[in-house]
Amino acid sequence: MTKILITGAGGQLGSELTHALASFFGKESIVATDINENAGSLFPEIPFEKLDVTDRSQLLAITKKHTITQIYHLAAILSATGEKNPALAWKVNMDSLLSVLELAKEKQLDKIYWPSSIAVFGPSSPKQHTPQRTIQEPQTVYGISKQAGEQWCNYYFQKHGVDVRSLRYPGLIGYKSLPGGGTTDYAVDIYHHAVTEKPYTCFLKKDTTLPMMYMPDAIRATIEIMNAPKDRISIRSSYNISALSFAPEEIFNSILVHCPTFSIDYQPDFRQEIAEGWPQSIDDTQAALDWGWKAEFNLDKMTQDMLRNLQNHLHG
Ligand code: NAD
Ligand code: AKB
Repeated sequence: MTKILITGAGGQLGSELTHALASFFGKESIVATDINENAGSLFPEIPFEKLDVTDRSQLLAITKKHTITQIYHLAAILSATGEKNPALAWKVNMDSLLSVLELAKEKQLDKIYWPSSIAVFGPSSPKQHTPQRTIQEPQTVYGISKQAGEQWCNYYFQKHGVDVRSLRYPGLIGYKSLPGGGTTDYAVDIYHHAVTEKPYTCFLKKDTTLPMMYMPDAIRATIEIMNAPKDRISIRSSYNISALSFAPEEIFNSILVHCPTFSIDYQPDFRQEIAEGWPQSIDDTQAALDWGWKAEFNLDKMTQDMLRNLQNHLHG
């Protein structure tokens, strides 16, 4: 029987992916975990355990207790928070991945999912249609941890046959949760300001284009790669996936169509430099060829959906 452990389940991605996996496999097949014990209240019908992923023995004990067969290892420190505490970012992002991969090898787990990021690229990578394989010189601790993590995933697949799969997500945008310390967070925050009719101060310059993805596309991509036949997965580091690319002034204009009194100003901070080191658009040909990836949401479709859902939430 499939039994899935999710780490970092209380985060922006985990809080949505946990429900999606519970719908797909059944609630009894999921164990949600997070270092934040309040995260359990997000999943009242799903078993929840408090788990600090840097504690290898706790990870092992929970895996044994629930006879886990798959791990979705989402817990991480994101780019902006990572620059404020590099040692913590390295410990959480790197040590925990090695524990999960070693556990998968020892216990012969069926599958592992681990997200990477466009942060593996750096200022020397091509900015447009960044290829699957190209120069990678990341300039954040977060990016370095994701780049090294990708190589560890590939290593454990090649040397030990661990069936680990991974996606390089762009900035993720969803209405169900708030983002957790990334450089792309503005693209979620801006919608929350628009629906509550508050002006927005953006921490990036208005013309800073970044690759982004609406959460329903990200959840579908995750489930698709994990359900793909093993022989369709030709990349064992991490797949480029792409959906849309825009700058703050473009997302602002798409919101303005629906919220004509909304206003924005720009006060770039340390995250500007991080954003300028990342690609502007991503080539995801390999994911399309291998397991049929195709995004559905463009900017205007996402804006309509985000605003409608946030407004519904606001008005109960
Ligand atoms: P998030 O910051 O919203 O959530 C991370 C979760 O991990 C939080 O609930 C936090 O409590 C938990 N956590 C932190 N330290 C922990 C520890 N020591 N032990 C256990 N749990 C701990 O992040 P997210 O946006 O949900 O990202 C999930 C994954 O997706 C990460 O690996 C991230 O790198 C990747 N990713 C996210 C994005 C994005 O735009 N959100 C883009 C690319 C990749
Ligand atoms: C971040 O900004 O750190 C994340 C990411 C793109 O990995 N959203």
